[in-house]
Formats: sequence, structure tokens, C-alpha cells
Amino acid sequence: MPTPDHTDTIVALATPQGIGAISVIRLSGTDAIAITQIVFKGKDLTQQASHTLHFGTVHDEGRLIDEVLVSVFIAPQSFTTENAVEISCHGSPLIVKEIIKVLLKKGARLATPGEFTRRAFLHGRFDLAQAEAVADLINAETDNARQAALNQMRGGFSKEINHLREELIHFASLIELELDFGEEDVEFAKRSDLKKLIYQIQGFLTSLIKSFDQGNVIKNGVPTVIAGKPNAGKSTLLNLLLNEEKAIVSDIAGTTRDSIEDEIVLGGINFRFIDTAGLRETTDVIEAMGVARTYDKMKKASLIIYLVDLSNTNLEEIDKEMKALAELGIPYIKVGNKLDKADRELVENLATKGFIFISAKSGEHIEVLKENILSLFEVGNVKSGDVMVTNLRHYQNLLQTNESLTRVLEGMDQGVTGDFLAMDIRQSLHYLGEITGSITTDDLLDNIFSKFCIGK
Ligand SMILES: Nc1nc2c(ncn2[C@@H]2O[C@H](COP(=O)(O)OP(=O)(O)OP(=O)(O)O)[C@@H](O)[C@H]2O)c(=O)[nH]1
Ligand SMILES: [Mg+2]
Repeated sequence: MPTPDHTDTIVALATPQGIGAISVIRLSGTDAIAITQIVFKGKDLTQQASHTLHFGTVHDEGRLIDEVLVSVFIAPQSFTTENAVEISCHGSPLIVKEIIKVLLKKGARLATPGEFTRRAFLHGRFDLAQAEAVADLINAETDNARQAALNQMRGGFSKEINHLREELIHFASLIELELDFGEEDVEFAKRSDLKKLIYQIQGFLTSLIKSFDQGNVIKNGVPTVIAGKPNAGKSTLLNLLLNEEKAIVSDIAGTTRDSIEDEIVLGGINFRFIDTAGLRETTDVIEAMGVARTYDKMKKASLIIYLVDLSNTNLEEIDKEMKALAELGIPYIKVGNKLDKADRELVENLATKGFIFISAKSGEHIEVLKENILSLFEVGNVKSGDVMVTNLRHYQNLLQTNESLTRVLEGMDQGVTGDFLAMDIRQSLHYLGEITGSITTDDLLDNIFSKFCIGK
């Protein structure tokens, strides 16, 4: 797809596809108002003040399409800072299609995903991290995720990053100035001050980097796999956690073959519980595929609930399975199920190995399990103004910035020449700049905005 030029007039449906009370079609660009005027009968829209609303009809070469309300926004007072129009029509996919079609005919172009937000960013309405927060806000599924996105959208860590970046730019230019003096032994950039600044920046970066563990959980939730032998009670536990008869439960080993999953919110975090095929060697082709799928899901999980049937498992098996689990390197909780008909000796032994015990069938001790799960992901409530990193791209850039700053420090300790120092500083400036978008490439922007919906 060729990169669209970002000066023409774009159009898209801004409300969800499908039937509704009203649909809103959005236009932005120099000719947004003029193009709308061609298909609109009512007042002359080109003569109206900004932020005004006008009733009229939309036509295609004399054929009436719908009665509409048109909002007019005159540059720079709009989301994109361009001339913009919002047409509220009746909420019918057919009407929406007709109106967009006639607008395209008169010179508008279909917007690419996120293009309205991209234009707002390109025109300096907000920085890149804030633009990304707009998408996070729309996609937020828990109150914590919404609050975290809102905090970032309203400024978040952008201001601090830009400030530190400016100070670093100042040092880079001083060092580059020294280079101009060639052989002369001048030092405009005091090395001790530069060190101090780098320590300060790294302190800030480290706290942001640390916040990502929490931020990621808040934004993306926790995929949690329930794994164990056939008949351990995995599907019973899933149903109990979801409070819904989601998976089939039976006393036939190998009941679940495909993985079954659903989400619930516990303690402000979205947990995706995944029930899987019981782990065993099997000659049944379909079941074997299910077991392969279980291993796949386990590798991708953020948490594993390892379930053991207390009425029908021996210690050797458990030891073997726990070893395999530990090798995966994913946090797991050890749970003994069927406490109601458990082997006493086994329970006593497993208690020393950090197991907790439940009865999935009756729901006994399920609260203990929930508390155990939550204690691993304690996030509390995100408050207005809390700064945390929720975006993987930002996280990676912060790590890279930190690394290149460490190289600057090492370089100074080893007494490397100014040109190498300047290079590493420029590198960290680059990574830092990409977070807020002071440095961007079309590829980077394409990548970010393609994740938005059309019309946003
Ligand atoms: N007594 C008792 N029975 C239970 C408990 N939990 C599950 N069961 C029974 O154990 C049997 C197997 O339960 P499932 O939930 O289907 O087990 P599963 O781990 O999903 O089994 P597969 O899908 O075959 O891997 C069913 O008959 C359940 O009713 C429990 O806490 N106590
Ligand atoms: Mg099952």
C-alpha cells in the first residue's frame, strides 16, 4: 500500500458498523467542509462558524439519501486541527455506504486505520505516546486499564522524557562542538555534570521499566492455563472460576480435547482462564493434538495453575511433572483438587511442597486459590496521575535507551574520545525520541496506526 499523503480530505465511519440509532461519518482535510457542501442541501456550510450544527439532507445527483445533522469544525479548532465535518445520519449500514460513496465521488478519500489520530499527531496535537494511549483507552476492558490509558493520554511520562531529552541534546551539542576544535584540548561539556545527568535519567528510566510488569498485566490481562492430568478436575475448576458451565465435565479421562477459554476480572485484572486437554501420552490422534495444544498454551501463558487429583495421583508422578513445569520458567501455582476424597498422606506430603488444596466440585477453598493468584499480580487500583508503562514498544525503547546510556558511562570511564561519546548519546536520544515521536519514520507510524480502527 503506498503511503497516503496526509493533506487531502479523508472520510470514514466513526461509529461501529451495523444498525444503530445514529451513525456518524467523519471528514477531515482542507476541503472537508467544501466537499460536504456539494452533497448537502440546507444552509451554506462554507459560511458557518466553527462548532455549529446544521440540519439538512444529503443527495447524490438529486437523489435524496437521508436527512442528517452536520457539525462543522474550522481549522485549527478540531481533533485533527484541519477543517472537519461530522455527519450524523440514521444508523443504517446502507445509508452510511451511500453517503460515503457520494463523498468519495466528490473528492474525499477513504481514511486508513487511525489516520485521523495520525493527522492530529503530525499536526502536533499530542505526542505519539499519547496517541497510542487513545487506542488503549478505547480498548480498555477493566477500570484499571482505562485509568492507566487515561493517565498516559493526559501527559503521562511524556513531559519528563522530553525534558530529559532536551538536557541530553544540550550535552551532545557541546561535545560535538568540542570536536570542531580538533586537536585543541577543550572541554565544553563537563564530564562530571554529564555523568550526573545520566544517573538522573537512568533512575527515571529504571522506575518506568519496573512499572511495565504491572502495566502489562493491567493492559493485557493474564493468560492463565489450567493444566494437569486427565480427570484432575480442570474443566470443573474453569466452570467454577467463570461461574458458568463453559466446559463439559465428565468422569471419562480425556473429556476436554480442544482448549476452552474465557475472561473474568479478578481484583481489577483481566484473567483469561484456559482449560486444556489433560496431559498424558495417548494413541488417540485427536486427543494427542489437544495435548500438543496444551503444551503450546502453557508456553505462552503468564501463569499456570497446575492441578493434581488428590484421590488418584502418586508422588513420583507429581515430582516428575513439577520438574517439567519448573523448566518452562513460567510462574505456576500448585493446586491439589478433590480435597473431599483426598488421600490424607498425600495431602500432608504436598502441604510441605507449597500446594494449596481445593474441591472444585463443591467450591471449597476457591477463595484461597483466588487470593493466591492475585498475590502474584498485586496491582491495587490505578489512580489518576499514576505513571506506568503499559506499551511494549515504549518498554523496549526504554531498555534500549538505558543500554546506550550505560555505554556512554562506560565510554567516559574508559576515556574514549568525544566522537564516540557523542555517537552513543545520539543513539540514546534516538530511542528516547521514538517514544514520544520527536523522531519518527513512516514505517514506525504505519505500524502504530495500523492497529487503530478506521475512523479513529
Ligand atoms: N469428588 C470430587 N470430584 C471432582 C472434583 N472436581 C472434579 N471432580 C470430578 O472429576 C471428574 C473429572 O472432572 P473434569 O473437570 O472433567 O476433569 P478434567 O481435568 O477437565 O478432565 P479432562 O478434560 O479429561 O482432562 C468429574 O466427574 C468431576 O465431577 C472434586 O473437587 N471432588
Ligand atoms: Mg476437561
